Amino acid sequence: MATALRFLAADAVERAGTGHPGMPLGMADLATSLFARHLKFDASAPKWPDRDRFVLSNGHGSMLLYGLLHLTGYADVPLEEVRNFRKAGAAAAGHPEYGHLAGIETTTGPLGQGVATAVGMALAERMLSAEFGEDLVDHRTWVFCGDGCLMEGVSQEAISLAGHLRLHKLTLIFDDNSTTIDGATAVSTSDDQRRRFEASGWATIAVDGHDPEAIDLALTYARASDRPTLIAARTKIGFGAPSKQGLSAAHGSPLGGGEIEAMRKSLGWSHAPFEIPEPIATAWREAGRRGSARRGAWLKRLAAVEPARRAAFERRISGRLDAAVEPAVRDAIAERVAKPTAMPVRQGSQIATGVLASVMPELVGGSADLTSSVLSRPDNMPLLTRDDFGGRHISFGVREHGMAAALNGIALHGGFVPYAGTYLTFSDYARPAIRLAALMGIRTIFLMSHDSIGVGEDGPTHQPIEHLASLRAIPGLKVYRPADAVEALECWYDAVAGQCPSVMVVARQKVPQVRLAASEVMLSRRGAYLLAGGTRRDLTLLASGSEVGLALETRELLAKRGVEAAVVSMPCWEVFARQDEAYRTSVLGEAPRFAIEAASPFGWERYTGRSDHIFGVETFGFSGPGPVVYAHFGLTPAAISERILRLTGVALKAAV
Ligand SMILES: Cc1ncc(C[n+]2csc(CCOP(=O)(O)OP(=O)(O)O)c2C)c(N)n1
Repeated sequence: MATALRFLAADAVERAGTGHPGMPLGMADLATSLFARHLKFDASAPKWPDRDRFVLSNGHGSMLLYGLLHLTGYADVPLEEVRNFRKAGAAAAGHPEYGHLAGIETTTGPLGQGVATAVGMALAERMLSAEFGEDLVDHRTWVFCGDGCLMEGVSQEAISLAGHLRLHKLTLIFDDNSTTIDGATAVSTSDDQRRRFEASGWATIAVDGHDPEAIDLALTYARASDRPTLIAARTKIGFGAPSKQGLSAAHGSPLGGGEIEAMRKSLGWSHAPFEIPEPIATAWREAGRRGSARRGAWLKRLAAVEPARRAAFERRISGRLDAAVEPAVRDAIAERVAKPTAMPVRQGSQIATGVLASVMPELVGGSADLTSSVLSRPDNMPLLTRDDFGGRHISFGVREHGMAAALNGIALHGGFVPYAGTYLTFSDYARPAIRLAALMGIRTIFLMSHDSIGVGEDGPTHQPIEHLASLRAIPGLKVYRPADAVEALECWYDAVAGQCPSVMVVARQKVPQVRLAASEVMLSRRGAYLLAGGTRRDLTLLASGSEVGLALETRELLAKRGVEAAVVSMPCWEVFARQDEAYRTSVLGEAPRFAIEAASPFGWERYTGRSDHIFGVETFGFSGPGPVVYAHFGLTPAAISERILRLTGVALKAAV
């Protein structure tokens, strides 16, 4: 069976003329033992909620996964799919992409990311099990990874967190082949991987990765472990390719026709490319059906669950929001509008998560050791600990990257809507996972506070400048920057009601409430809206977040000089871009536009049309009281209105 898998991978890479044969050849024995004997899955029901999760963190070995899915009988992976490997538009893409094939649990390719995402999946299993019981939720998470994944820093954050939480149903199978692209790993690392994992509280075992019986024992050992387990499997990259095995030459290019023929001889495989002899094909399909009886029993148990509880479980798995969520948010908005209060936007965000948590048991929060700064935890969200997975706020520790990847894993697992926070400036530490969330189109919410030079005394290390622009540049990511508690409620609702990832950017400092009137629609859900303006519009001020209040004050000063300025609040560019043209035009207006945002001006030209119409911050900030830093950069109503009057003097005089 393993040899069939090897040839499927090697021949597909050969046919594509591109790809990575070394890892599939090296890990075929491990994959075969796992899929044929240990992994709980049913190929006919790839989304069965209680299946084991399998993550191929060393995603360059994608052909191994496609081969496994094909051989075990996943309906969406016929042989044709394998033959199309790496062709334009093929589901069997260069690296495994979530959403392409039902058996791909997460997108992998950026090394280390799969390991950290899997920690989130294993954690989600524990949380969902704590809530609904082992009868419904009792599965494992298995990860394949290579030297590359373990060299990446994010793996350390993930390993450390998993060890701390004692995620005992998590098993990492390490392709210990001492080879990367540059050659032997000895050129760049001397780590003792087992001792490294043991230091973080993992169980470890070493095994010959080409000995099926030994592998079987190791997998059995992992299943009985009371801690997460590392299986360090000694393998040869490119196993079976006579002149390339054990060498980095096998890593990332087709073996070549001659080498594959020699491999056919050395492994005793006489079949043509893509031809799987019947007994072996049958054995693989049987492996794919192995879990069907367990799934049947699970379905029976589910059917026996009391109806309300069953409906709750099914809703959670479906990802639908309960009907009570929207009214709860609307009530909270009405309450804020009735009692306008100046407060930090982060506090408005905390109000929003509290309201959501009261009607969304699926909402899980967390922070990277900044709970009381980011205000990530509302009162009604109990802490999760390794002794109580019923908690709903996760202490991720100072591990932003691991946290962001784990959030993705929680979202991918299903049953939860996860968010967690840090400072916006440290979104850089989480960026690779944010990008993957966007690529996958999953509902992960990254909460980022301390969102500008308004941070003040902590200085330029903590004052984000380019972050908003760079996050807005990520396709498929909604970047919200609410101006007050009302907008925070609307933006949070939009984030949980959507199906794509979001970054919720909130100011640390106190701001006035800008939304004082009740409104039928949640205005922030249109991305931008006219907040203030009369029938005459000499110019339009566009602003987001804490600068919306600044824009309103500027409007007043301009009015004293006879200039009528409209103020448009723009909490989310991405949402605004999706509105119909008539709406967008009506909001933006025909008058000259000016943008105010305490951040890099990069990108605002698309709305202002001119770079000198943007009031932003072009350099790093500096340490000092927030208002002083704002004033230094000309971000005061007086400075802004004066500059606007100077810039538009002629045109405005004519208008006046
Ligand atoms: C974050 C990241 N950096 C670099 C790469 C490029 N890359 C792909 S595979 C690889 C070497 C990985 O070595 P290993 O995990 O040992 O894989 P093996 O050679 O054993 O298949 C590198 C550097 C990547 N995919 N992701």
